[in-house]
Amino acid sequence: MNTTPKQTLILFLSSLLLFSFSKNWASVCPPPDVDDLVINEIAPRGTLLTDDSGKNEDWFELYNTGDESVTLTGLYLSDNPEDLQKWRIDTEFVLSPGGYALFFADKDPEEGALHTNFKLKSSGETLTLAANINEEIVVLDAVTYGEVALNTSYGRRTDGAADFVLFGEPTPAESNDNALLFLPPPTFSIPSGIYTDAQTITLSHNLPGVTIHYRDGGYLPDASSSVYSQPFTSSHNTVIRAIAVKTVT
Ligand SMILES: [Ca+2]
Ligand SMILES: [Ca+2]
Repeated sequence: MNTTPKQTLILFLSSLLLFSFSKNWASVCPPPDVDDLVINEIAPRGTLLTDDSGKNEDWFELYNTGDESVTLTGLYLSDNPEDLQKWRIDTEFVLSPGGYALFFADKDPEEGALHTNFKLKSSGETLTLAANINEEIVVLDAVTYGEVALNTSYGRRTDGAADFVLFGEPTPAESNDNALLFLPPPTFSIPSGIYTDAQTITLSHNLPGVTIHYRDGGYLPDASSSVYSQPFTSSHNTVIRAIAVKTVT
């Protein structure tokens, strides 16, 4: 009589990596109106947001920190500090006080006036906002970022603030305030490997107050994925991925 073959269970566990970031500022006495503009959030690896063509394109967000409207028309954006005039905002665009302007960095300028002629490197680079003031190209804001994970963004911790964080829940054309942070990955209780029996998996994080989200099947989790609340058992071959998020306080 044949015995039932021993079932082999293979578990692959993975999590997201956090990379170091730096920032760079440049500002040379621009007029007070455009000086109120900042690059508020950058998504250089695409997010769940799609453009009119249905693609998950890179994007960035400008924010008017002032209490007066600012005309964006004629300003320049670039991902090359050696070519500050790489792309010009040609459309009529007035940004209200406290308003957000969203641009797709998809190298699809034929798709409309809000689509730049460059993409953003997911491995990191510098995005600049510049203006022609009295025939001099003046940098209004410059943000240098490092590698960013899929469906995360890099931005000011609160709108217009000087400190930057990674967001686990990007907020295109909406406030960064209270957005979920992207944190170092959770720890799995067992390593990836081949197991002969079902395995109970515990997820943990060394920071207090975080929420762990996970998905199996190899899919990248986000803030809408299952919330980890207690150890769970996996009895099939799968790839489990987890992230930790925390609300800005
Ligand atoms: Ca596009
Ligand atoms: Ca935002």
